[in-house]
Amino acid sequence: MEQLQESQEALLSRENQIEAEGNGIFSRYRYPVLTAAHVPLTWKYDFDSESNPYFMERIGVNAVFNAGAIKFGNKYILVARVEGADRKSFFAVAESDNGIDGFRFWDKPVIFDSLEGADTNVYDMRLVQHEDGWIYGLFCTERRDPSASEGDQTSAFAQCGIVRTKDLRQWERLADLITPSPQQRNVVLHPEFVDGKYAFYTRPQDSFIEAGSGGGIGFGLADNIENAVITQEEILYKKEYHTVYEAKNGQGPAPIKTEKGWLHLAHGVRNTAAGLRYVLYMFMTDLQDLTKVTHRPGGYFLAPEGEERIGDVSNVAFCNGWIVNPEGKVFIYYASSDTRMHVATSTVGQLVDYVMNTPEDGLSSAKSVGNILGLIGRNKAAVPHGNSRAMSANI
Ligand code: M1P
Repeated sequence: MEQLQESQEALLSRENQIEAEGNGIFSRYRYPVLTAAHVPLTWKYDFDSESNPYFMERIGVNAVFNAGAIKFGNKYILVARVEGADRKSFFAVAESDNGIDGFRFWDKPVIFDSLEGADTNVYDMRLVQHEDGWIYGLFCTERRDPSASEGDQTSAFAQCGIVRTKDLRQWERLADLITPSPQQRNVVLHPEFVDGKYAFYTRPQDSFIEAGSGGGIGFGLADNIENAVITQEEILYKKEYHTVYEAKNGQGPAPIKTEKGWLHLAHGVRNTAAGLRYVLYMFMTDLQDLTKVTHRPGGYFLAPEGEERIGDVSNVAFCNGWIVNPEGKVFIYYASSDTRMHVATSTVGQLVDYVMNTPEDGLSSAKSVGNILGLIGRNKAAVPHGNSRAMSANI
């Protein structure tokens, strides 16, 4: 027991290191911020030598990923998806003083009421401090498809569950969101009222895996949150052929409000010979009209790299939590391959610049080459600060 505690303490107190090489848009860090090995030993071991004479692990934890995030007081909080060896996911709060290392789980997982017949599995919570004063957690609640035949034990049915809290310890379960779509995943609450209503980013889908005719990231309004019903869902960011989000996409965390517009982080999925590939991309919407996309930088913002590419569901980057601190530093908490949590840091200024000045996807190879030629042309004309002679010589 002491050996286990010692080696876990070494992991929990390990300092993270910023990676020197980057693209100038964000920085990665050397170590994941949360893994299955961060889970408290008391959740896994029976420390009683009489009931556990071989000192064996009793309850296995498979992975820790897809965490919602929020700054609460002076703590950086993640509400992670913890997946047991039995495949069931649940939520658990971990906190850190600086947002890049030292994350420690609280003593117990999050507890809230189940709804009748729902919740075989729950996952991917998006946390939002809403202007109504509550912190909301929207998550996916999954159960067996009630219309599946007896022989089909794999078809699932997904909807959006809603909980709220003031202190991250007591959670009140509200009714599941009702929308016109057969299934929902990746639903996110907007932090502000829109015309006095609660505003939601949705991801309508025909079936559990396929977004199908769902079209893309949707948007809808509900009169109240206790029994939230969206009657009209419009697509604000659609899937598109030969992009990084051609198969499906989904809103990440709630958007960040900036002077230029709402900054969005989303995931895009495409199919490959090696299976689905999930990457993160960004866009911006209008401050007044939330359904108007004003900027669409082409391509991915962050894709799984190196060891991030390997895990239970390989080739996946997924993000449902980010935090902006008072200095404008942005902490992007992303999971790799449905296995572990990482952080990348940037600033609001850099992300706004990225979103506004990265060329759009022109939707053809020729347009992509055109973007590069435009950049080369502008670089020829540019007088670089401080190093003009060296630069002109290179050109
Ligand atoms: O396995 C990758 C991701 O697949 C789902 O996301 P989406 O609904 O966009 O396909 C989710 O199950 C998510 O948790 C998972 O990380």
